[in-house]
Amino acid sequence: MSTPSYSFPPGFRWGAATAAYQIEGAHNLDGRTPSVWDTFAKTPGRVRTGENGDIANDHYHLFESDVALMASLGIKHYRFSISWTRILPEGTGAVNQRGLDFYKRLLDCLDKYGIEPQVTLFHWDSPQVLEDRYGSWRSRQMAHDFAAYAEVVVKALGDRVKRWTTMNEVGCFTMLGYGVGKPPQHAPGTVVQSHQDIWQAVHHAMLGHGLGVQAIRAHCSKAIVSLVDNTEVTVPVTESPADVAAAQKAFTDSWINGGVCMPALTGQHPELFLRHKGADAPKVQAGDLEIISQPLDAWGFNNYFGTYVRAADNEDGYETVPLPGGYPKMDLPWLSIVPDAAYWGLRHLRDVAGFKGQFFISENGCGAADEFGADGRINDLDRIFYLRAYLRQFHRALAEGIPLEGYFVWSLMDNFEWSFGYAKRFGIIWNDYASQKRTPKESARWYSECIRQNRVV
Ligand code: GBH
Repeated sequence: MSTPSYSFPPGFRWGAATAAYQIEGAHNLDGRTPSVWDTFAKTPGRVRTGENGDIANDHYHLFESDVALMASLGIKHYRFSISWTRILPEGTGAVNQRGLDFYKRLLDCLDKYGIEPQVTLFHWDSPQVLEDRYGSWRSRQMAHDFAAYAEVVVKALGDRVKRWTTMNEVGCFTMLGYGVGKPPQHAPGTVVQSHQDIWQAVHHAMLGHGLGVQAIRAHCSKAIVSLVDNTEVTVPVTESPADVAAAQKAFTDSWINGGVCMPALTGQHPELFLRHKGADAPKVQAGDLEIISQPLDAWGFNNYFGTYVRAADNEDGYETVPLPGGYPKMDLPWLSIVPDAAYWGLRHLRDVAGFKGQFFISENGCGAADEFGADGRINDLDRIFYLRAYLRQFHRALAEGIPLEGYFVWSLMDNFEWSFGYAKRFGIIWNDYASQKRTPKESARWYSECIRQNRVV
């Protein structure tokens, strides 16, 4: 009998992902102090629904049943993040043992169920106290304070955790956290003078990543270290050599790639990026790019959508092609369905950015207009359609020899979707926020079967 279609290799890591502020709640318990997201969400007009993460999914108290539910679906890998202000309530300095203890309990519970952790040190919830003290990522000091925080966590949990990620999506908490002229849509939500200020914040975050990598390696010798990035994916409209070349060029020119994955993986800002940014480009000190680009074991690729590109007879040699009005979308304004981005993202990261290590998909998923059907079930066939299409493209990359070793669906359960509040649901498990009752959706049943058969079903 031939191998069934879309089979993954033995040991492929099937997982689910979450982030601290989006699920934990317990915002002021056991010594935790506000993060920039606590402050931002409580500032009127910032989150569309006026909601915040004070309680969220109350995962801080319900983690045992959440882990048991995850295990019952066959999920073997769990990506979650650590809340900086649980560990260091003052942002720096004194360590809060009760904060570390929560993550020890969670890790022991995962271990009991045979689920391997993939830990992100920073998923956007930086200490408010550091925003007040020096403007958080606008200051170079933040990079050093992040590394000191990383050291504390890795020293305490390094015996329980092997797979470490420094940060989630540098482009988001910087480019969306600071705005020129008008308030931006993510925390800290600060208005700054110029785009240079924002690119400088990106650079400080990248430096923090590099210093964080060093801190992890210094205190966890077996560590598999990664950066998680929502790399912008340029998808060639056709696979003609000219369109592929255009997509490759556009990949390095994208604002986020030029500032994040290219310096991290090549040790340089692309020439085209520097030319286009001009005076707004970050100011880089001697030695910074070496720190930022030190070798990584793994690269976490977050993928939701992509940008279509084709060859053009202009100075840049490419043009982006806007989506027509009727282009298929999921339940968020930004979430167009571009499954080919899953494949092309990995291709570009290998061929253009030159990454030679292991890839894992650190997030892929979608918000859907879920509802309970007359049968009492959540028949999220649109989410299954979306996930299946993307997974087939990830499989294509693997079939063409790209070392993809794992996949984390975003998200394990519905949660606080940042500036959209709880209105948008990304989970394969439904959460009822009034009762905190979790109900697996039809997509969870489907995902569980993928894991069981180790292929896209
Ligand atoms: C990820 O970001 C995050 O890591 C995760 O925490 C989040 O829950 C998940 O995706 C789903 O959103 O409002 O139209 O201007 C993905 C990157 C950044 C894409 C914010 C959408 C808002 C665009 N996202 N962006 S818009």
